[in-house]
Amino acid sequence: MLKGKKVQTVALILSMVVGMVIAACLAPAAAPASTTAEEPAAPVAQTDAKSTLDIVKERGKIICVGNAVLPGFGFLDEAGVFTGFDVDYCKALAAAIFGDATKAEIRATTASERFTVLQSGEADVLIRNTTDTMSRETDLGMNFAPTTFYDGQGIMVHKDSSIVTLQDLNGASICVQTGTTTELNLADQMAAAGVSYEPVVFETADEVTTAYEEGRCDAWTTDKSGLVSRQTVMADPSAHEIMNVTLSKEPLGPAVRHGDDQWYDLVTWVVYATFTAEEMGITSANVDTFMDTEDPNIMKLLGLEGEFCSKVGLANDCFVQVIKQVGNYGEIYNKNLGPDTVFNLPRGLNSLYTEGGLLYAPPIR
Ligand SMILES: N[C@@H](CCC(=O)N[C@@H](CS)C(=O)NCC(=O)O)C(=O)O
Repeated sequence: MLKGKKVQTVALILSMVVGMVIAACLAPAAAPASTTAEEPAAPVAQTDAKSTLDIVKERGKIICVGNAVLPGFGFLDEAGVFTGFDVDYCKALAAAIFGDATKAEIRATTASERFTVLQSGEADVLIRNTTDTMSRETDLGMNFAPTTFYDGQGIMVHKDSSIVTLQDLNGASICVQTGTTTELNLADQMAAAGVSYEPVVFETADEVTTAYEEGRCDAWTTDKSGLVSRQTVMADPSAHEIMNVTLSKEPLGPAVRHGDDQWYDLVTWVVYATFTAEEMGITSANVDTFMDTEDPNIMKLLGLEGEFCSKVGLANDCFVQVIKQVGNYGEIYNKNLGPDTVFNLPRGLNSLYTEGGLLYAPPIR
């Protein structure tokens, strides 16, 4: 009897221990602490049962996080109109989704606000001179679509200074914007070069450039595209020069929230369609002349063979609308940044792979 009780007690203790072990194994792991200095908030999971595409279609327009103060990329003019390379990619998505490039709204943010606005669902996609990095994909819960602009970080100095090399910046004050890769790269590269400097940090691009122009900093650092862009709106652009150094890789492109693969595919393939159209010589002006083509690759791009746009929930001529209403990559680039603009940025790495650049779209098949 006593023996039987002992066995029962041991069995009870054992089952409690096993239960505790199972409970411990099933308990969710604590969220890992973030490792980057720039992110504002934890990513918000897509809890709404509706897909991003459904939400956008119901709303009747796409909302893109954008920039209002970066001429050539994202700029709000006095008439209240947004223009620029990134703005055109937002319009390209509207053209693909609605067959109407005007159904695009830009929600302008500073560098540090941009991720929260995407994460919170206030916008559908982030297209704002934003660098694809590992921690932005992992910690911030974003997926980057293909890079639309390969850039690198540069430094601007006053022309009348004698600063030429990184070493010349020893003891210098350097203006930099918070919430950017710029701030982090600067610290890394200067430490690696053994150059000490004083960072002067601001929240907005206007504050940074004003401080630099007023001589409160010896230098100003950001993406080279940003330097070229903002130089055009400086009081005396000719009083400044961009140093011949590149501190980092800055692949800029659109980003979407984790958790909606169809939306990610849609954004990705609209970008690829602009590369492919340029590769095939198809422009906004001549796209209609290809409607009787017998080239199977062109037929797929233009929705004349296969069901490709419909795989991402769109009308099968979605890429035709992008090309017709916004243009191929080369057209978008030239219109905003090319030789006929004040920026006159050489294509460089942003050329097609067939021209020695990095733009290479996988096949539509
Ligand atoms: N590509 C970098 C830098 C992007 C960035 O925000 N650049 C600044 C400097 S030009 C900018 O656009 N500022 C505009 C603003 O915040 O008002 C990143 O993704 O962190």
